[in-house]
Amino acid sequence: MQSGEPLESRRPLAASSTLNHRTADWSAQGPPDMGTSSEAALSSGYRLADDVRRDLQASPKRLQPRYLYDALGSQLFEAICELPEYRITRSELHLLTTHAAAIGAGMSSPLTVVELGGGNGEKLAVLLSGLVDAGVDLRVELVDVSATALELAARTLARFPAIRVTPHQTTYEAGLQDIGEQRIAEVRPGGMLVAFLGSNIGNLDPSAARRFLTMVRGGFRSGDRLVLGTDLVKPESELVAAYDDVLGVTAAFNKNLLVRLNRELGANFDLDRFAHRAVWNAAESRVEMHLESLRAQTVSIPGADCAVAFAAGESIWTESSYKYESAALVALGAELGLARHDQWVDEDAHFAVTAFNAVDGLRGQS
Ligand code: AVI
Repeated sequence: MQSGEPLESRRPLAASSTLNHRTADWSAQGPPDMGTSSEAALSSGYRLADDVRRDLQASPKRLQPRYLYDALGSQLFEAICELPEYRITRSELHLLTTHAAAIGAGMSSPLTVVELGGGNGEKLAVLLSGLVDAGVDLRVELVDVSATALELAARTLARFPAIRVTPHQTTYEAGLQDIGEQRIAEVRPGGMLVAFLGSNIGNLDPSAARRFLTMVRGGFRSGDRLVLGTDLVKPESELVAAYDDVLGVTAAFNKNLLVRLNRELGANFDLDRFAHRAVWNAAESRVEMHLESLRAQTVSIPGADCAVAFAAGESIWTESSYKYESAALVALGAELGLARHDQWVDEDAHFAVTAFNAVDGLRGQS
C-alpha cells in the first residue's frame, strides 16, 4: 500500500447495517491515513469516484487496494487463501493452532481478546480454543468496519457459548478507544490481547505500519499483548508465484478492480488490454501488484468525470504487500514499546506469528 492508504484497507466482505456502529474519520486526524471509516460512504461511490480521478491522474498511476474488496473481490480473496502458492492463511492457522496456549501464556485472567479486522472469525476461533483449553477466562471484542464480517465472526464464535462477544463496527482506533474506555468504566481486571492477523500489516507501507503499532501500543496497559501474523521475506520465485498463481485467481482478483470501475463508474476498461503483473521489489521489500496496459489506449470513466490515457506498458499500481524479516519485526516492536514475548516462525512457508508485550517507557513513540 502506498502512503495515503487507509489502514483498514482490506474489506473482505460486503456491508450490511444491522449492528450498532460508531464511526470515526481517520482522515480528519491525519496519519495513519485511515481514510473513511464508513462503509456506507464507500458504497455510495462518491469517494470511489474522487479517489479514482485523483489516483489515475497521478504518476505513477495507482488505485487504492481497498477497492479490490467488492463482493466478488472478497470471494476471490477467499479463493486466493486456498491456493497452493498462497501459504499465508494455512501457515498462520497452523501456528495459531499449535501455539494458542503459549500465545496467551502469562497473561492475567480474565483476558479480553480483541481482534482487529478479522474477517469471518475462523482464525480467532482457533486461538480461542487453545486459550479455553488452557483454562483462561475470556471475553472477546471484535473490531471491523464491516457489519457483515462482524456478524459472520460472531456466528463463528457462537461455538463458545460461555464467551461474551462484543462487536464494534468502527475503525481500529475508535474500537480500541471504546474498549479502553469500557475497561476503565467497568474497572475491568485482567489483561488485553489484541490480534492483528493474516499479514494485514503487510498492506501498510512502513510509516503506516509504525503508526498502526504506535496506535495499538497507545491503547495498552503494561503487560497487554499484541499478536501479529506477518509474512516474511522468502525466495523471489515463491513470492511472485503467491501473487501470480497458475490458476489466475490473483489476476482475476486484480482485474476485478477494472470490472468494478466499469460497473460503478461506467468506465470502458477492456480487460483484454490489461495484464496482471506481480513484481518483487527487493529494495522496498514488497510484492507489488500492477495492471499493465498492453497498448496505448484511452479509457473513459464518466462516473469519475475523466478520461485516462495509457502508454503501452504503463501500469496501474494496485497493491503492495510488504514482507518482513522476523528479527526486524521484533526490533520495530522494541522501538515502539512492544517487547518480544515470543515468536513462532514457520521456516518452510516463511511466516511468523509474533507476540509482543507492552512495556513501560516508550509508549506512543513513532
Ligand atoms: C489481505 N492481504 C494481507 C493480502 C496480501 O497478501 O497482501 C491481499 C492479497 N493480495 C493478493 N493476494 C492476496
